Amino acid sequence: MNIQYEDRRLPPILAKVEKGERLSAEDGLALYRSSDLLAVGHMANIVRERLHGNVTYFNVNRHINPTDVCVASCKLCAFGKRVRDPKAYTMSLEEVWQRAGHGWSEAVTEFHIVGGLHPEITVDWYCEMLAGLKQRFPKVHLKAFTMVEVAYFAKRFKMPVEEVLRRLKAAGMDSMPGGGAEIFNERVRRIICDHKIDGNEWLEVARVAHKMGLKSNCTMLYGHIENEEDRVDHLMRLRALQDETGGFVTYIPLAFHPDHTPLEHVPKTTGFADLKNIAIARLMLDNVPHIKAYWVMMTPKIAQVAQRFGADDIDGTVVEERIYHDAGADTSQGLRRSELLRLIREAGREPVERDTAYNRVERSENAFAILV
Ligand code: V47
Repeated sequence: MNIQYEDRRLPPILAKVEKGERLSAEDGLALYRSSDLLAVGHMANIVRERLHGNVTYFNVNRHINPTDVCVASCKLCAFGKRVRDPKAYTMSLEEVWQRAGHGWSEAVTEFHIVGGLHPEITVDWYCEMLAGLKQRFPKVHLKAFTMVEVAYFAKRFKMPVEEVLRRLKAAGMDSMPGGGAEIFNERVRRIICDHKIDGNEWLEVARVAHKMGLKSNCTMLYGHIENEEDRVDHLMRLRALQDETGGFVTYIPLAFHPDHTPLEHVPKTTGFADLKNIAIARLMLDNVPHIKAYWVMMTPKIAQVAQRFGADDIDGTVVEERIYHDAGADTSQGLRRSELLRLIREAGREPVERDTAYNRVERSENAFAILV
């Protein structure tokens, strides 16, 4: 292809991308160090269109955060509260089930369920919560509990990770979200989330889950105190595990939101950084099928542009997001289906509603008459 890139480090990377060759850690660093965002995005778009053509996926989901009580006091987090904090909340089982059915429930194909590390909730409670959701909403996929939560359950319930997962799966858990990975580098992790499992433990829980047939997502939290080497290291470690298990479905880069956290002094990420993280992920994670531009985190405007910079997914209607909004996100709590369709179509992409496993969900536009 006869294309002139401003940055002389990039044409050899383009040559690899065109041949479908795997990029190295050095290539990843060169991409992060380049300010030729259009060139990086152009390369990512080549890969994205090779994999997914013109399609952008979205889903209709609902987030449920049963508790914000958390024994960890991560500096990155504005959501978790101590158990005795009068502002902390823990839903009853009835509340979880009731809340799950609020709003646009008839269209929802997925519940995304995560919460704090609560020191008193029992394994039976979690299982009953899942079983009750499955009973009431048998068609809804339960994407529940991060690797961090599962590792904590294993410690607290004195069970091997495999046994925890077996019980949750038997109760109705269908797959796992990608949160809690943050940045694997230990130096950074000790500062931003000292009380969490380390990077190797996060990867080990994912390995066990994948080997038991559970699919999961994966994430990276960027825009705090990490550097370019830390980001490339994180992507390389995810890629290595994916070579082994093939269990990651979607990667979601998460921009750090500093408001109301002990890291409040850290400046917010820019649109430039958000797009670069999407594009570099698409280029480096050649074995992860989907890259999601999570609109709640990067705003609908940037998530829309990201559909031309490597992303093929924009997440969903969400409804009632807490973790980012507690940390100052000024995006709305949910997007209507019609708004998502407009964003995607304006980016020149074909919107495809998917379920959690990326099967197409067919609906007539009329089915949403009362929802849009
Ligand atoms: O684990 C916490 C991050 C994650 C902050 O799997 C923060 O489909 C920014 O994992 N600023 C939760 N980030 C969100 C998450 C997610 C979101 C959407 C889809 C999926 C999926 C997963 O948010 C946490 C942590 O990494 N986080 N606090 C903060 N102040």
